[in-house]
Amino acid sequence: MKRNSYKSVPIQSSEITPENIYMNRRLFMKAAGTAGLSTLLAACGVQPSDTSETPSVTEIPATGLEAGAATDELGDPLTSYKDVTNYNNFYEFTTSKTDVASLSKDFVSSPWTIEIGGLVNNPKTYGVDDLLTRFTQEERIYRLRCVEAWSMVIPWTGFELAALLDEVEPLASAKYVAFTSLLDPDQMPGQNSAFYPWPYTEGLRLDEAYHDLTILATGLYGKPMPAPNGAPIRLVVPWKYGFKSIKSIVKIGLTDTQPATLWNTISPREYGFYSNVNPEVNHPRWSQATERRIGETGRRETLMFNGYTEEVADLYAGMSLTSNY
Ligand SMILES: Nc1nc2c(c(=O)[nH]1)N[C@H]1C(S)=C(S)[C@@H](COP(=O)(O)O)O[C@H]1N2
Ligand SMILES: [Mo]
Repeated sequence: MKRNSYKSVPIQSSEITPENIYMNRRLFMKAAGTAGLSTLLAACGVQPSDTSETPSVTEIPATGLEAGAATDELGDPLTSYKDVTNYNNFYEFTTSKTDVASLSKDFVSSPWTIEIGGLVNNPKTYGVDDLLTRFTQEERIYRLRCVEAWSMVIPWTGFELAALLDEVEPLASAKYVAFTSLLDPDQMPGQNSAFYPWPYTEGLRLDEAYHDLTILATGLYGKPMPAPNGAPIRLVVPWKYGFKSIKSIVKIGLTDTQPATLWNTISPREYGFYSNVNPEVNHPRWSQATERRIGETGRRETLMFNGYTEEVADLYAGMSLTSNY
């Protein structure tokens, strides 16, 4: 079988973008799903057993969506790779969204380890390469809604945080999960600003951390995580404002009290611990009712829990979302 037989429209090499590659991979996975993966591999002269050893981001199964669709489950198109990787909040580098990409281009994110400890039975330090093989990497297309009222749709790859928590076995006394980003002012010039209490920290309630929408993302658009997006591994919690989705994580700790977080420490009135996306609770300085989708003109209505109400509302049953903002 010719590998490119599913490609109906020839593309000039100059026009090949990360989106083309990503779309073609999705179409390939769709074809594989229809024919049965083993049939397809056999037709290519490759035995299925030959292919199972090395998981890589180019072989991940497309999940949750019609393969090749390249929209989220609401039908919203993906934000372009260029926008996803060139319009970033990553204050360790700079507060200028359009300068993160250039300032992070030499960022060294390999080798990299994550230490997991605190109130657990099995504290452990993992190399990121180990996490990539230990846990099946799957694709998740999520909306990301920044507290500043802009948003994107991003095709992440990663694995559920729950799988990692299960391995370290939280103690019954563990109630929260605390996350810490890399502290390295030599590589991250923004950390020379004394205004921010570095390193960047975030936290979740244990049940939020165990929710199956909560992932540790190791890539996007089928590629390893780009530096501006939090190489090599970052949290993604799609129903919360973007700042909860902490980048370039080096440490995860289970605690019995609500952990301090960078934004909540700076301005507790503006950035609550929960920070669930909520169009009815405005930021003290701006409305949260609408948002600008990057790459689109005009504004969209902001959806409760960023459109994930069905999945997450139970987490907050009986809780005031106004006082617990
Ligand atoms: N360590 C760290 N994580 C961070 C940030 C940051 O400045 N430092 N910015 C947050 C904010 S405000 C947003 S909106 C998202 C942006 O993620 P993206 O650049 O991948 O779209 O990352 C979040 N995670
Ligand atoms: Mo944000």
